[in-house]
Amino acid sequence: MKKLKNRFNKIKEYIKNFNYKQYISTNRQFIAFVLSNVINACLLRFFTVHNYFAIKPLLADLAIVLILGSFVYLFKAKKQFTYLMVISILFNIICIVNSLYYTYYMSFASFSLIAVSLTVVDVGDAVVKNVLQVKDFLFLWQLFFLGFYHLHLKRKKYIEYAGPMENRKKRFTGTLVFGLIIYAIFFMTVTSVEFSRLSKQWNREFLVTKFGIYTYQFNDLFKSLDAKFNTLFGYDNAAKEFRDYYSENTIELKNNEYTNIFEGRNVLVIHAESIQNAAIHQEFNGEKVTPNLNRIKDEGIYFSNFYAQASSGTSSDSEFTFASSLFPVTNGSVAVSYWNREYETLQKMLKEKGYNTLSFHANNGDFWNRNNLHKSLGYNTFYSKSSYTIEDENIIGLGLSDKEFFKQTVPILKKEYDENGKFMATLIMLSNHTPFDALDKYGEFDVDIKEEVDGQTVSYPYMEGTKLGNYFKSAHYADAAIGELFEELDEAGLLDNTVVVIYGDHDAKLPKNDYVRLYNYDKETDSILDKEDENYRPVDYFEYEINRSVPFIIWTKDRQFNKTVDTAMGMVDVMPTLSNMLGLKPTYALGNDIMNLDNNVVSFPNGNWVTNDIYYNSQKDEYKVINPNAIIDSDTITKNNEITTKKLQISNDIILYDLIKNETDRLDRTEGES
Ligand code: GP9
Ligand code: MN
Repeated sequence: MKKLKNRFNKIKEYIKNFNYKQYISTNRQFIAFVLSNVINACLLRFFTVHNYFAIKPLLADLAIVLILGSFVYLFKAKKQFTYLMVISILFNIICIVNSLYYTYYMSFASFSLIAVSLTVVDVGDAVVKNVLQVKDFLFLWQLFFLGFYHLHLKRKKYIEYAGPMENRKKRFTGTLVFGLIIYAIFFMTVTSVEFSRLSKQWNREFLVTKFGIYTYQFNDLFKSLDAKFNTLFGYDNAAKEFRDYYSENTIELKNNEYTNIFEGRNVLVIHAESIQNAAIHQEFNGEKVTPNLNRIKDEGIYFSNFYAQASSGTSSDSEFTFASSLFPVTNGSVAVSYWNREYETLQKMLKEKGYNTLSFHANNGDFWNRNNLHKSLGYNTFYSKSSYTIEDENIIGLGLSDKEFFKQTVPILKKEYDENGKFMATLIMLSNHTPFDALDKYGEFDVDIKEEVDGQTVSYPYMEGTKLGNYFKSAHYADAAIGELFEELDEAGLLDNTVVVIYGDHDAKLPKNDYVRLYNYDKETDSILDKEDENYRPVDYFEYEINRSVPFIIWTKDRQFNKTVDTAMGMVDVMPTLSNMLGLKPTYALGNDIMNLDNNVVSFPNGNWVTNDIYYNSQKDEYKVINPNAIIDSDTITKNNEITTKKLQISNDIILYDLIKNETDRLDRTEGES
């Protein structure tokens, strides 16, 4: 502690006695380098995300320029200009490429997308005409400026700070530390959401807005290299494991009463953002939170014990797992880093059967790299933000409201159906997205407790003002949108020959304490029951995790299934289950046709798993019994742990090493040779 204090005092002393005038007069070239590159970074934000003078990205840009620039002091005076020029050229390339890229893609360049970006070169003429603009080259002023300034200083016989190596090292350290301190100050202002988005890289516009262009680009470089390094070694071993696994575990394609029941029908998938079963089961003052979903689930097949199995790729992980029956990748997300692999997907299998495959999402098509991911999953066409009319009054949270999204989607779908025949279409909802604070847009839904006392209505606040309460209001809105969608589809005649599939894409990450309030509210005292109270219901780790379950529903207009399937099920089981119903035969699905099973192991990307009987926490090696009649022995735990580890590993290897493609190619080659 004392040491730290001494050091702090020393720094304070140093700053106090620092001779700024002398510093400026001996570092003119360096200062010009720093300022001009920071101005370029602001210019780029001005041309793209328009937040050119925000303090946070400015600090981050400044820190990066200082840190990279500091190394100039390790060079002798003659070489210093060359170094500053090289770094400036690098920064210029970053700015110019991103400026061009933004005009074309409305997003920022990524090393992981270099191959796709280069396809722009094929349409060279169009690029010259439509993409290249004078503004993209304005950044070059910086290089001319630095060059001329250098000549000017040279003419004046000005010598940039050089001196003996010992002194230069000191200046290098001083500048580097200064850069790092600025970066540290910047990072202190970064919120947890911003941090998480930096690591996931799914919304690149957001990253440049908050972190500046240089931090974005270097972070992107490291992430892209990480994905490349991951696959440099270990191919042979992974391929062997893959072959062994599939020779022993061919997916069981048993016929059952659901086999082929939907063959040839349209498939309409609703990706219901953050809808949890908790919303489906909840009501306030006799009003259901999700009356439409409740009706749809009662008429269709409701899988009541269903989990999304998403990881850090959230929405995109669910889209991927739904399509491929593989698990999310352990590191990063398939959407951002491993979209360019060959996967066996529901969409591709349906396409082979003559389906027109379509996806719809009224948000930026670049989010979660869907522009590329959706092609890779096998969609013919992706209708994104640019296909929709977005008026300010129709915006909720991240973008176009679900009601308006559906309203505009149905005519497009109808046209596609009339022109191209049967379809498989996925509609990705958006409004019910955290932070659930667009309360003025959701419409009336009270989450208080109302009671009639002596002919008067008395209200107790209950969940009003809590995040969970707001979530219920938002979910109520999303449910109403689904209700309207069904009406619009029906009017357009699109329900008659269609099977509708609805899934909640992941849980809403709601605070545990809000559930405690939901279960333990005492209206008399307007507070939470005491933990000692006999009616107190605790919410432990397991209960919270089990509560993250989401709905999965299969519905058709003509058939009243009125069926609930209680078997534990995960998103990986969707593709094999639907495949059987649609007459498809997948080979690499890691999930099961749930209609063939009474019990099932639902593995999570973090190694946890759940069955009908227990939920297992792999980090703590602890479990909670769900079914009191079940016999749980250590063999069950060991066996289910093995299943989980194996499936996660095979899935990860398929993704990393592109095993479906590479091993099928290899088989084709061997067959060709024999
Ligand atoms: C982004 C939207 C939300 O377009 O799908 O994604 P999420 O944050 O849920 O992963
Ligand atoms: Mn989502």
